[in-house]
Amino acid sequence: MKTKLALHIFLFIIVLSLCTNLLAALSRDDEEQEDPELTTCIHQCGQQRQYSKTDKRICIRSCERYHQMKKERERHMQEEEARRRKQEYEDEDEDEGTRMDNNPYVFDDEDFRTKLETQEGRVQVLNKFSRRSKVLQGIRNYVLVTLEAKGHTFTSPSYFDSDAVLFVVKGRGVIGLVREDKTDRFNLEYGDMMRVPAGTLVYFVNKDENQNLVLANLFIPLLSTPPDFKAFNPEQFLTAFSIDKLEAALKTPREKLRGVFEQEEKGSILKISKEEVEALSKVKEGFWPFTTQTGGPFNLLGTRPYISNQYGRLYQSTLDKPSDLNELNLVLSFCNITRGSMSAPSYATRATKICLVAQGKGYLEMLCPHYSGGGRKQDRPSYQRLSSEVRAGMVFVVPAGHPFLVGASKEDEVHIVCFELNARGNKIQALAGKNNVIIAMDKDAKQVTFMQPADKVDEIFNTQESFFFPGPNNDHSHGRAYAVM
Ligand SMILES: *[C@@H]1O[C@H](CO)[C@@H](O)[C@H](O)[C@H]1NC(C)=O
Ligand SMILES: [Cu+2]
Repeated sequence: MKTKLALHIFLFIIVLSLCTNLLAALSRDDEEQEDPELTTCIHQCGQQRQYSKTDKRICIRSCERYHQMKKERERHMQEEEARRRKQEYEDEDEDEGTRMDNNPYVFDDEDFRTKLETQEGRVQVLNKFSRRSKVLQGIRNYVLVTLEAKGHTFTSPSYFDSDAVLFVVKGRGVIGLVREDKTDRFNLEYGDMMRVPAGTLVYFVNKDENQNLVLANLFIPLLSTPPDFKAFNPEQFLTAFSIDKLEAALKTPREKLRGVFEQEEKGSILKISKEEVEALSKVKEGFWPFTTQTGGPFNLLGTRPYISNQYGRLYQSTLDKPSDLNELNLVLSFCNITRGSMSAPSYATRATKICLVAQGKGYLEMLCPHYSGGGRKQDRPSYQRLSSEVRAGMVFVVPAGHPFLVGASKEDEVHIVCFELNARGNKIQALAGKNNVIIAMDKDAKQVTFMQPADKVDEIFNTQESFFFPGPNNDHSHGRAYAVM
């Protein structure tokens, strides 16, 4: 009896261990699923009739090596993906900024970080647009950068991993573009705009002795680059290669190389002499009437204004002119509003504007259905009015479809340069002034919408001025940017 029980237990244990072994084997199988590609590869090695035993072994080994590499590559890609996700997650965390009491579309000094600063100038980069508002996720990879170089300076050659569009906000200078086989130099004047292709080495010269050269640059991400722009300075990064490789590449002994690369750290914006300015300022002028060379700058302020009256002017590039911006689907506009005047409330049908106040001060009002500052009524759509004082150096974004207006203070005219993204097919829809969309609404719809006879509505909306008019009389100094419920 006892032995029978012992036998039973013994059998039971054996069955149990068999089961667990089997389970373990199954799950291991699950883990290391044979890659069908590897199986086929090995199988094919065996099929080769002309192969000797050794050949077959070599063949199988190369299959395995290939498989190993593939697995490593996949693991690497997964790690990259995980890192990217983590980065995105962290970026999103950033979005939960505590600045929601401020206008998330207006950016001031504290939203810029200084990328480079020397005695001779500085480069400032605006923080990611998405940091302050989720609504700006769509333009999170665009980067606005300003360059300010003092009189008689040289900004040493750099290239970027993004396309850039620059606008000359102030000063006179020269841009040098180092192409594959030569360097093209162009004069830069106030109001010039230009595309700088990704990867092209560029340098800048400030020709004036006393006036700063100020550039507004929008960096447009290439699909292949991560969401940040990076600048590369060859004279700095070349030394980052190992010295023996550099010796070989340049066929120059290291003692000599040190002479070229290892000078005292000078920084990337350098003071240069009058003679050097003169030498660097020699540009090949085009012959009239072909004054602009291809690939050179285009003067936006030299074109006929799109809208102009005594209260303001609006200049706008088109997608065809300059032609190299067509591909970027980008238009630049420049708006000059005289003292105490303002623009009509309007909205862009498709374009999102990234605007820099180039000069003067004024105010901005924008309506935004996305922004919930609290205290919102649920029963009807609410449009938060975001009001802000704006002045030179500040940046604001107007997402597509958002009605807004800008005005100049009573003391000063205001100049605003805007990079308009997604410009193809875009229209400005004015909500007041000649040619506004309310006037354009058909009579029947007008009557039903406003519950008034159509001519009564027209009386209100049919003003004579087009787009720019005198502003209100009250004072617009709001102090800091804030949201009004
Ligand atoms: C801006 O407009 C004013 C008045 O119309 C004009 O005197 C001034 O030259 C303009 N500035 C620019 C940069 O267009
Ligand atoms: Cu909005």
